[in-house]
Amino acid sequence: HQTFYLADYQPPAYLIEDVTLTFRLSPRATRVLSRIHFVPNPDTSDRTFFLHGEQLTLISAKIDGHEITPTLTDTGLTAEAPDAPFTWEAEVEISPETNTALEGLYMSNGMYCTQCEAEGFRKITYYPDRPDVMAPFSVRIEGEQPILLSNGNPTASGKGWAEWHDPWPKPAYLFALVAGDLRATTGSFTTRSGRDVTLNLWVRPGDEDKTAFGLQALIDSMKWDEDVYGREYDLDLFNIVAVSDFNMGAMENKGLNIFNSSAVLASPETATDANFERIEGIIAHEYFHNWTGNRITCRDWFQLCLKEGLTVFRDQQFTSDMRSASVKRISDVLMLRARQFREDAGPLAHPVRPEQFQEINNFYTATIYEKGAEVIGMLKRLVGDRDYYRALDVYFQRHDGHACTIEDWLQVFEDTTGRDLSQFKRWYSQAGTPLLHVEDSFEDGTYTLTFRQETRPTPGQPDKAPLVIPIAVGLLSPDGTEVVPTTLCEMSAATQSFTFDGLTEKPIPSILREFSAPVILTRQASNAERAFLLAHDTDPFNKWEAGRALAKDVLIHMITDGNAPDSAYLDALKAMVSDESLDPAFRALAIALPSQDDIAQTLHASGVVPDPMAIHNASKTLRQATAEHLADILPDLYAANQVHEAYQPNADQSGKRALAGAALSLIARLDGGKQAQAQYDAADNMTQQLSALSALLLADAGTDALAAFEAQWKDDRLVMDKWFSLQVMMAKPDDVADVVTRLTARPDFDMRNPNRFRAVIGALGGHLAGFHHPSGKGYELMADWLIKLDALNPQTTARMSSAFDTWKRFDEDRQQMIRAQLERIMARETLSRDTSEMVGRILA
Ligand code: B3K
Ligand code: ZN
Repeated sequence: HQTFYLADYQPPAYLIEDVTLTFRLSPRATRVLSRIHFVPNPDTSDRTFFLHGEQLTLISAKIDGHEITPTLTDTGLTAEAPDAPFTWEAEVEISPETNTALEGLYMSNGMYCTQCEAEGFRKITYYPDRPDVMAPFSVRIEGEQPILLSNGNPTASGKGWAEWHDPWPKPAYLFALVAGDLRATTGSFTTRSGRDVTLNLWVRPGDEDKTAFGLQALIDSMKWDEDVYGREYDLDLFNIVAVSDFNMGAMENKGLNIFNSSAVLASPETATDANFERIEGIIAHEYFHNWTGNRITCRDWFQLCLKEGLTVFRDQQFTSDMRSASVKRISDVLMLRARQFREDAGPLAHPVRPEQFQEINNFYTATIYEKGAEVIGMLKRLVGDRDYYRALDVYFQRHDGHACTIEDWLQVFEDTTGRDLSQFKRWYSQAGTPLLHVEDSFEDGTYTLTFRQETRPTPGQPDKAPLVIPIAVGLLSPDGTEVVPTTLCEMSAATQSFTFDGLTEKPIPSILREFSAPVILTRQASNAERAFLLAHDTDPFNKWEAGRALAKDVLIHMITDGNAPDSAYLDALKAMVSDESLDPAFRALAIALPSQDDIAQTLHASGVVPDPMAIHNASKTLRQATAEHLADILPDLYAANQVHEAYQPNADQSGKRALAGAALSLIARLDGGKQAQAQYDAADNMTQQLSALSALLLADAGTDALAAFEAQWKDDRLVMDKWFSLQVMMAKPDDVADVVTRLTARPDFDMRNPNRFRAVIGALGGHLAGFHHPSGKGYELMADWLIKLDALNPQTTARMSSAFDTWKRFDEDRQQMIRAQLERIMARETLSRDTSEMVGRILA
């Protein structure tokens, strides 16, 4: 397979003035007619006329009205074209019904829909399918479906046809078309300059009761982007469509966002608090793309973080404003560590701006998204809020309507703040998570912190240079008062000291407050110091972090030294959990144990080969000990956090339910599931129904509830996904393979539906001790299913193959078994480019 390089970028030979497309829909023989006005690009003398095109049947092609015979290849066509403006007309045939890859135009339950990012438009018609070619689109759809949608504004319609016009020049990856039997929930929003915008959320008949929350989230996002970034919406219509079969969460097509139904549909009965929060965040994310992505897009796909990092950062800010900022920061860091640090530490490590790829879909990663957002957060911290928003205004003004690069982005910050960002820019090109080592000393009232940064080699990058690291520090005196409030230490050298004077005694440092940079702090504080910070730190993130470090340390010593659960930790946890002054959501986060994968990652980093079974057992023992140690406070904790008002998925109520749910799962270890069964029987919302079901499974008392749940929800695909995945997640390590085998044999295990596939096979990869079972059955099952799915849906297969990316952490036997499975996948003759690139990188 061909490798593409950032360094090879060439501007397009031709630009496009406008595009007109006509779709004659038919499941296996859709005709797509295109009429495109090309003009020579004045910025280049290259006049090669190449159009991307894959899996298309060309019916006819014309230049300026004359039939031509282009040269066709697997990836597109070339033809002789004038060195002057000309009109291209083509007709192609495609087969949406047999398109199981869910990229290009495909069908989901009888409904037509599209997914073009990154390079799916070339499966619709011949076109320069690259983001730096932007054009206004006019679209005519002919089909018998009652609802026919495309980007922009509707211009005309009749029985069996509809026409749309999108005035905003856009790259082809933002094109969308939907045709089906759909029902809208409608709302409206008036922009601050007075534009009345109609908002529609389109769903299949029967799902209308799950749209209210998504619509409100859209309205909140529109308002927030005006208030915080001064960004207004720019069309009279905003459509969102829910689709059951979708490879990811959602897609920001101009004026016509398409969503995985799991990322938009929600009612209290069918969605959990976590689902609601995720939906709110994704709606915001896709909406925010209208400015960061659509109005200003990427020059090429190597610049993906330009839109994704910034848009993730913006949706994180939005959620912080809508809910609790500290809880949001903790959850984001948990995610970053679980996914991005893992990626950065293994064979799939790549820079925030990668320099090469075979299949760009493989680079929609935690590094581009989440680390990309962290880089923006650091920039904001370094320049300060005022300059950050000033720079953003300049960015929107200077680059509106353009396809840009990271250089353009940083230039804006250099111009507005006068800062030299050349060293900061390394965050975009250097892969790997920096380790931050700290030493401290105290003399004559002066406290000195000395930091040393170190980034280990990653694939293709043996040598690393020092980065600019903003380190937020606060100092506490031993009596618990804060003597130095949060101060930013700007580190840029490999080793650097910062001093604080005028102190009367040696302070206790609170380092990397708010997790001010995506680094690993290696400092091994004593458990006494951690307990002190857990009790006294004024920074909520570091307060939580101290408890987390304590829990990790306890678990690790249980695993490596056979220690018993540490009672000092249990006492500290008990004090924290009963502290009514703390937000319930915060306490729920603090009660949770570090994930088993996190423990494996930490053990590996300290040179210990992790034993998944030992990690599983230690976690279980510690949970049991926690339940026993907290036994006397659990009933009150559970009772005090019941919500008596009508269900609302807001931060306040969901925090209480999270804490009560955490208490319930501990109670279930003591009462055999009695309380959980009572909650299950009384539950009138999915959050409580599911937390009860999971507590019952924990207590080995879930058989009846599982059957009841299935009987109640068998016709609701999204709810049944939860039922599928929970059984895998909660299975005992020895049973995981059997549970997966049983579930995948059911007629309702439809592997073509990515949500269902992820519910079962994704949960297998997420079950540390089950996936890494010494029998090797977990590996074999995963490989079997990846091979099966690759023939249908390469994108989802490639994404799920990352379950294997930690294989070098484990012992020889496991490594051999995994290698055998990876090689078995690689040996498939028809393996997709997507999966072959991923498995190849994992094996390398
Ligand atoms: N931009 C899309 C992701 C497209 C993924 C293509 N494989 C959704 C988002 O980030 O908002
Ligand atoms: Zn995005």
